Amino acid sequence: MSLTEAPQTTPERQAYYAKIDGQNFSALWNVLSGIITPAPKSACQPYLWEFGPARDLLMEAGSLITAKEAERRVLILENPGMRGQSRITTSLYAGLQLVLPGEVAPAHRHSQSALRFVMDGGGACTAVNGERTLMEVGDFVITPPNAWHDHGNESDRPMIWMDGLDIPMLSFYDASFAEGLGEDVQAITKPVGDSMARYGANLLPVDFERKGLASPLFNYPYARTREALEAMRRRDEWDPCHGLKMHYINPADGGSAMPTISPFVQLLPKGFATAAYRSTDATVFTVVEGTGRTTIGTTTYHWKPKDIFVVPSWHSVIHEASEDAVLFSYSDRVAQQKLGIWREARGTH
Ligand code: 1HN
Repeated sequence: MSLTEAPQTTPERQAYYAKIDGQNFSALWNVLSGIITPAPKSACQPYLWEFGPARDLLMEAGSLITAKEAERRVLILENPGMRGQSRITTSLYAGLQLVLPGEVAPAHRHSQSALRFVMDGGGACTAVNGERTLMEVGDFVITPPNAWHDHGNESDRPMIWMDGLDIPMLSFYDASFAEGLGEDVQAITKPVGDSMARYGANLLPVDFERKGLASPLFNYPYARTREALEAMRRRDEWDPCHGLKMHYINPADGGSAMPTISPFVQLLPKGFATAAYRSTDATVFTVVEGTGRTTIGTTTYHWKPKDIFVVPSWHSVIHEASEDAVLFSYSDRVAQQKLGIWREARGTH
């Protein structure tokens, strides 16, 4: 048996295929090489979205529809190889959301996990499970599965962030649940900064009991992340494939901050070029600081702050930083690792 070729067809076989087709059967030997491939084959394509044009389109949407009428005023980043499917990779969704001054995105909840990565503006708020947090550029914010959440912008500037959700993953498992609260905003029961104090200071309440698998911290402010990266770079130990790459963790167990999505941040010093790397977790990147270029397979994409690009599964990736650069990224790595299917290869083209 060959995994790479389908058998020849004959008139007898054709007649047989037509017969079994009518009874909801199909012959494995005709499709085997397409479904069990020697290496990942994905419809997902590499692509880069520049922030400038995206921002213009979002602002235009701002004059067409309110956040409230839209529920969420979002432009979906659709992978060019999977148009119409609301996905940026096979398993993940990405969008750019605009909340204008004075607007509210009403309270709702769903079984999908969401992350926000703040791109532009500052001073808008999101409320999660009774606590509000201010969002500033570079902050990484979590909405855990089934958590009530609403957003508001009481600042005087438009606010834009990237949403990352596990929507395609939950669709795959037919596990989507959602409901609206019926109010614009949820009741606030905790002071600002409560989770950060409780869970973000290397302390846990003595009788802490986990509720769900997501991190009890829901804002990882960029100021703290950046400071940590800057302190760590003094050891001058750069991973050949990643520069200095960290993942955002859940302080309750040291694992990924989110149960289905792995969020990362990495520093690449000026002039650094990474060695080729590939992994089975297709990854969405956005540029927080600096300029540079990334070669995905055979195509090179030049980037600057706030641009977004996607690396499909098992595509070779090389980053080169023209200036000190910080990249935020997210993938389904944690989900693949839990299933025992995640794989990586270093230094191969
Ligand atoms: C959602 O709840 C948000 O809360 C953003 O900001 C994007 C896309 C699909 C489904 C729910 C949000 C979303 C979403």
